[in-house]
Amino acid sequence: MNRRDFLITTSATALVPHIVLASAPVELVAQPVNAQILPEGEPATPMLGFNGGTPGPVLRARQGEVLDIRFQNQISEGSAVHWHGLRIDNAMDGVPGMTQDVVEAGGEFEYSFRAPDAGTFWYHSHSRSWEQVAKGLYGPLIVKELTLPDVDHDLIVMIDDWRMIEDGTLADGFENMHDQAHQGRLGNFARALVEPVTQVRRGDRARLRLINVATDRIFPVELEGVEGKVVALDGMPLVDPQELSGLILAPAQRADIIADVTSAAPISFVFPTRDGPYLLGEIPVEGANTTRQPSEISALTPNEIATPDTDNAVSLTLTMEGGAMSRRMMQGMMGGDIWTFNGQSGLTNTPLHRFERGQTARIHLKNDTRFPHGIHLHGHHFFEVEADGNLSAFRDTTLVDAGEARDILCVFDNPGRWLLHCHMLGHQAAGMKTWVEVA
Ligand SMILES: [Cu+2]
Repeated sequence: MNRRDFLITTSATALVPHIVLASAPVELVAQPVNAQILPEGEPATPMLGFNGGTPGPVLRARQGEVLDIRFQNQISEGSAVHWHGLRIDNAMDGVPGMTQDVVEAGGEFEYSFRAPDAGTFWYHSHSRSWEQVAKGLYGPLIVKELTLPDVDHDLIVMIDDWRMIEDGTLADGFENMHDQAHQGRLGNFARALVEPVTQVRRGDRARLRLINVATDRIFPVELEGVEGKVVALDGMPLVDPQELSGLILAPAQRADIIADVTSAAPISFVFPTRDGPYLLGEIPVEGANTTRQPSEISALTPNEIATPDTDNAVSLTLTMEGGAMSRRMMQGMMGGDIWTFNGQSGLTNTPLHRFERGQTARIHLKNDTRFPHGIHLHGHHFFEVEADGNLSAFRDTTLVDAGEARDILCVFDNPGRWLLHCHMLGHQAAGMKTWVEVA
């Protein structure tokens, strides 16, 4: 990426959140909105959003609570809402053609589900997602632990990029085949959207909930002005909190950070690029907290996780092929079907595999392409298996670099039909998807 591609660098602009109380029926209305993506003074951008804005309202629940959400589609085409990372009933998963009918323009759909896990999640359109998410149909979904960690601030930081034209509109061409065959639709302007905050002081301890909501861009993120640990990935607490350095968020991935404000300078979210650091956003720091005692950053309360049966695990391989510079492209076998899993582009009538409920599978994700892919499984989390066989993070989306491979271990204990796809949404659009069934 060339730094010149970015129109303007800017500090974080507070977005206006619409706080919705949990346990009450929530109206979530998809509709055209105007959003101030470019800095104040620049033109607003016609986009799509929920309840008047993009990102949509922060949905909050306590762990175990039921969310009742009446989705109303007031955009000019079909849509549906996927609750990313929530291990909920299949019928509520929000995938048109698989778990529900598309919600036509003017229609509505009642979502109702219990939030089983505490953590940082998000919701987004799963209908023509490469376009509807790029246009702004997403928002945060936060499930609070029953025992909250001791922090002075709990902040959502959504990281996105947009492909902007100078007049403030989004560039067209959401199905551009060149983009789809490469890294997807990368923006020329990126920003960290931070909730409005009460005054952050030096010496405060903050929980930062980072969510990469970009359709296709992988964000390495460096934080300045704080010292702390990553305590959760994709909503799931880490047994051993990790160092902050080297944090990388693929599209749809989340990281919860607990960190102490160590400087009077703003907390900065920096995207290191080949051409130097790019400032995504800042949180101002004012004053000092002189009463907080230094303490270790400890692990969050774990969510309930089924123990994988490694001895009897089913072994599967998912080979990613296609894209620019692949044999498939050179042979001209494209149409819109640029990417494949195991030689198959797009969904078939039969699933990749049918699991008995509770069965453990070890899936070898093999990336035989020139591009990284972020593979997302619906309805479940899975362990990333390290090279030495140890299980590491328990995630819903895993990044597999070009030419690399990774095993994941998953207990398929949630019945239904579940998508397994690349969350680079341009790749998904061009065929990089399959599904599994749990009986
Ligand atoms: Cu991909």
